[in-house]
Amino acid sequence: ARSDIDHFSYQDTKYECQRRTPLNHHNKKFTEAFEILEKHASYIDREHGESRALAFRKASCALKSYPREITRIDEISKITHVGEHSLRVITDILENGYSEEVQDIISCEMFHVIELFTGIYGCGPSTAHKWYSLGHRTTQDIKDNAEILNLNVQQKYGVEFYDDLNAPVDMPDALRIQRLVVEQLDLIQPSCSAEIVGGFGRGKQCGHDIDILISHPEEDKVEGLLVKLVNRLTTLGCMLHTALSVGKNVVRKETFVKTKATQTRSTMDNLDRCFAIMKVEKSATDNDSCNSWIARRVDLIITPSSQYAFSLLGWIGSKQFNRSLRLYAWKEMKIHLNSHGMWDHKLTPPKRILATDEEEIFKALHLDFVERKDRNC
Ligand code: DGT
Ligand code: MG
Repeated sequence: ARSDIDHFSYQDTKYECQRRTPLNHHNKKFTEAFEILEKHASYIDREHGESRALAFRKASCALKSYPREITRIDEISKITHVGEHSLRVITDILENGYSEEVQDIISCEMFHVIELFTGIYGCGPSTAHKWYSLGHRTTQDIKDNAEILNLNVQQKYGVEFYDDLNAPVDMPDALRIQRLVVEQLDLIQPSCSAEIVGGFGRGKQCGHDIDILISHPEEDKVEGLLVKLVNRLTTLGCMLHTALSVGKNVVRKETFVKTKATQTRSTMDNLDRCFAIMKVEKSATDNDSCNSWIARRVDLIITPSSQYAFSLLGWIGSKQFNRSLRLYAWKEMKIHLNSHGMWDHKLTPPKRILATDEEEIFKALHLDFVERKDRNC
């Protein structure tokens, strides 16, 4: 089986972090179908949804890595992670040009409403289901029933700025926010770095938000930085909504818990961060509305220099790349990896492994380095 696959120079690996997954690949007609099936599984199938969604995502990741367009089913029938169900979908698309299963999902009202509601900032699939079961079908319904539905603060902003927050963010927007952040950081604490991470860091030209990772060459200089930065941006009138967390605690201004490099098992890290909705000036070409600004989701994350490489790797993503990397590290190397650091659990007590850049992390994990543009799984 492996020799067929090697013939096409596809690396059939157990973990996505062991192969390259470029942004532009050859099998969009299949991966787009898988994305719908993945969403459908996680939205609708409450019992087995998670595992089914993961199966479609892993099949999709395999096709994204495949170095040419798939034209025959036997080419990929032996690829790890392309299971029976996925093969059936690919066969349908190859034979008929479409998958009936996917068509059925697309024509299902409930799917569209859940998709619409989960597009509201602060609304996950279970809230979306609740709203659907109460008979709501549009964002206007949610807005009109904000009181009865007891919307939390995120959801209120989510509905109010629904159109803005669902319009793709482009690179000029990201650069504008980065410039603003750098200007303010220079006034608070000179020599800080502020790097655009997330999808833009992997070469995407647009995304759903702007992720900015902030650090300083001196370890202690980032302490207290987030609150000062957010206060300045608030004073400038750039912040529509902010949710701050320092360490594990969601805080109001000025309450601090020092961020230590912790071996948290949760997928969330304990870095100081601010999930914000910011006002971004519109570019000269956006003259289609009376507002001179547009609301954008921005994540500001602060990391001390000793944790920088790990935070960078974690926040560049993609989510699936990180998942596979962390799983690989633990299962194959007994190394616990997160956005704060890595710890070798083959030793007792576990020993911290330091790294100053991403290359060193891959090296410690005995993995070939995967460039950021190839982490788009
Ligand atoms: P986008 O924004 O739709 O273009 O796509 P991404 O890849 O920028 O996704 P996003 O913004 O949700 O997250 C950026 C990366 O940061 C993602 O690959 C995973 C990571 N990330 C997001 N939230 C958390 C978190 O709470 N903890 C940790 N450790 N990582 C996170
Ligand atoms: Mg992002």
